[in-house]
Parts: sequence; C-alpha cells; structure tokens
Amino acid sequence: MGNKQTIFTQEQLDAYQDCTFFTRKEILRLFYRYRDLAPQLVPLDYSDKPAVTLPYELIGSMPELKDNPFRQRIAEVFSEHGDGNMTLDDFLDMFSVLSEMAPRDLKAYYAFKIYDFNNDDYICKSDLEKTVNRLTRNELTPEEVRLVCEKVIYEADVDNDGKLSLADFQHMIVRAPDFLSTFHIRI
Ligand SMILES: [Ca+2]
Ligand SMILES: [Ca+2]
Repeated sequence: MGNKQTIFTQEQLDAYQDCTFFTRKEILRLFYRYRDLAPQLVPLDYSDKPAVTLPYELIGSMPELKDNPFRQRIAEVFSEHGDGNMTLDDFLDMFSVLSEMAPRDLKAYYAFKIYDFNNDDYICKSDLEKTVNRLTRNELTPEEVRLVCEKVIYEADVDNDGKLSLADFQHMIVRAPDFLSTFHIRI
C-alpha cells in the first residue's frame, strides 16, 4: 500500500498475480527468497526480464525442499528445460503449485508428472517403485515395495494396460491421499 517497489513493472506484477495463487506481497517475498540464494546473480531490477537461471543445487537446498524426497524431480518438472535449474518464473510456478492455495487437481496433475520419472506420460511399475521408495523413505523391503506397487496398479489401473495414466492416477488419489502429502509447502 503506497509501498513503491521498483523490482517489477506493474504489468509484470499483475501477470504474476494472474498466473500464481500469490498476492503481490507474497510474490515480492518469494522474489527476495530467490535473490537471497545468489545475490550476485539476481539483479534487483527485473523490469527488463533478465535471463537469470539458478542452479538446482541452490534451489534444492532451500529449507522448504531439502528434506523432500522428491526435491530433484520437483525442480526438474518445474524447470523450463527439465534440468532442475530455475528462472524466477519457474520458481514462482513451483511454489504456487506447492502452496496451500493450489487446488487438489492441480497438485495431482504435477504429482503425476513428478512420479513419471522417465517422462513418458505414464506411471509404470518402475516409476511407481521409485515413488513408493521415496514416499516411505526407503523403509520398506524390496518385497514390500513390490507388493504395494502391485496393489496400487491392481486397484488404480482402470483400463487394465498395466500402467497408470493421468486419469487412472486422479482416480487413485481420491482413495490414497498420501500420494499428495509431499506436495504441500508452507511459504
Ligand atoms: Ca513413466
Ligand atoms: Ca492404465
């Protein structure tokens, strides 16, 4: 309120508010979080859209992510080039989807992408094994993981092709909300 900022133009701020679940104040706060990761790389004036990308190592070490077993996949999925390195836009998108304001369907859509480790638009058995291992923080034996995956596929694979499509997955998480539990971050 009357608090002039010169980091973004009004148009940029309006666009960020339209594309995220954040208020102007939250957008600015996240900008400073991004900048604090590498002040020497991130300018204080973004009005000319500088081509800045921060390496995954910095993003993944943030307190909100560092204990998340999916942190690298999350960064990859939200990064423009799929390598986990992030522009400010990628960074805001990521936190927006992970925030408590994001609707469940949107979280489910991104969770599906994150669990689809080989990016082929299906969660197959090996994607699911990796997912279950991470969700349970490697506390299950390989045999237990195998049984869980078989059960999930048996119950969720509606069209019976042995793998989960986005539709299968959306159907499944209604009954297994744990699959979204690592995608809530308080900022
Ligand atoms: Ca896959
Ligand atoms: Ca299927």
